[in-house]
Amino acid sequence: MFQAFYWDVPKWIWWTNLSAKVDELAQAGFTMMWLPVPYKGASGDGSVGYDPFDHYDLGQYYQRGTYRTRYGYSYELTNAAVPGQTVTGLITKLIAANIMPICDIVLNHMAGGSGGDYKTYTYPDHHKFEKSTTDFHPSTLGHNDELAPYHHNWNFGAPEHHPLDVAFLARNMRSGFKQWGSWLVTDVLYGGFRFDLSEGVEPWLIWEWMSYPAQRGRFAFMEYWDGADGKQMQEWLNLTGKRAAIYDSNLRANYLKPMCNSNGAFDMRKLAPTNCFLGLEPEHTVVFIDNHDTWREGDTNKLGITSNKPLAYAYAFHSQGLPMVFYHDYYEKPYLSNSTAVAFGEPLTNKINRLIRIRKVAVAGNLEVLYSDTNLYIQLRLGNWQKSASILVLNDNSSETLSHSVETPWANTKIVDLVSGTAEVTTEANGSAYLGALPRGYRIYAPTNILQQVEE
Ligand SMILES: [Ca+2]
Ligand SMILES: [Ca+2]
Repeated sequence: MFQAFYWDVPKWIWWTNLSAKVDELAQAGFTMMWLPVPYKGASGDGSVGYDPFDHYDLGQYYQRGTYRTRYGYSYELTNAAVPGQTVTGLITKLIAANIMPICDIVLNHMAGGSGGDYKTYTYPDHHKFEKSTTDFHPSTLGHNDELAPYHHNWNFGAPEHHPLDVAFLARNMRSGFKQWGSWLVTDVLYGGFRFDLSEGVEPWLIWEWMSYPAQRGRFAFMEYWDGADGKQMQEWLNLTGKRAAIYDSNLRANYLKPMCNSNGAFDMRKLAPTNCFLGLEPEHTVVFIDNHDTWREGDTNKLGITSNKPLAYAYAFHSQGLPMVFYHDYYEKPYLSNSTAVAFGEPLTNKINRLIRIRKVAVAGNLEVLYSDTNLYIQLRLGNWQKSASILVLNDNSSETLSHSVETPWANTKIVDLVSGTAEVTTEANGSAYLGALPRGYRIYAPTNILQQVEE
């Protein structure tokens, strides 16, 4: 999956920028694209999108001082919103290229309402899904309005532009959101969804929303920040009826980030996917390295991973979860300086493209940790009827090439690092081989004939 934006992308050109990249992203092998929030926000054409004002305004109505959103006009995104439109919109291009367009769904709150309590939303141009005071908290409909989970005090009593918490038991909201989701699928042609701030939404609402006919059975994933061991995320997954995956914030914060940033000091034994959501629910895990919330230019509180991201990407692409690639890592400078949060470094395009190729031919099936110590981590993916087995080697040592003997599934076989196309090793009759990687480096081993498939 490709996360097709970062915080504060350049204004008004983003849909056209992405449209120009669809073919090369499809060629690279991406099959899903998480797009930024497409509907009109309270802060108009500067809004990143997390202050939703009108769910049906994709940049075709003059509201909040603008037709277009931060990302462009509706006709640049979708052919559906403007009847008779002849420009090929981004979503049409994505579908033609077999990339699933994923809509960012903000349910928890809205902003920009009018009236004394800022809770009145009227849309003179279309009148769809208008809202009033009873659609927000505090509500008389019998739900706890003040306490987490689902509600956050910082959402209350806020003035214009500050988000106000949605009351999902209000009939207008409960049915209105589901019908809107249906419109996103059947008219705008989105194929999947990402739920913003899911911990602020009643889990039954997500379950119900994903069970509505147009949304049912589609791919979705949730934002859910859990710094502990993944069990809270697993509980959330179950509460939402397993209708949506979760991106693993714990794995990233406690394992991948310290591995990349600590220049060897990280204990690589921790990478065994046991104490995180990925280990508990691999089929419902999205593995991410950085995103718009962890990485922001000019914000020293959001420096993201500041060195050696390819180590984390190698782990993600060899994992049982779904790897996600961050736009800035792929197309621009992946790192932020510690003191000023200025971006630097070369784009990781080629490194990531190689990992995508490797995953497509040689990463599948069950996972087994073959060896680990404080600096070296070696895991096997067993493959399936379609894909070869492969072995990932991660070396955390900052100066030494490290290797160790492991039991491979191959006897008397020449195997090679699919990443570099070199470092050939011949396994013993019992399958054992010494496998290693360069300092702060990664290799992915498979039989030499698999290399040809990677390079096809
Ligand atoms: Ca809420
Ligand atoms: Ca180490």
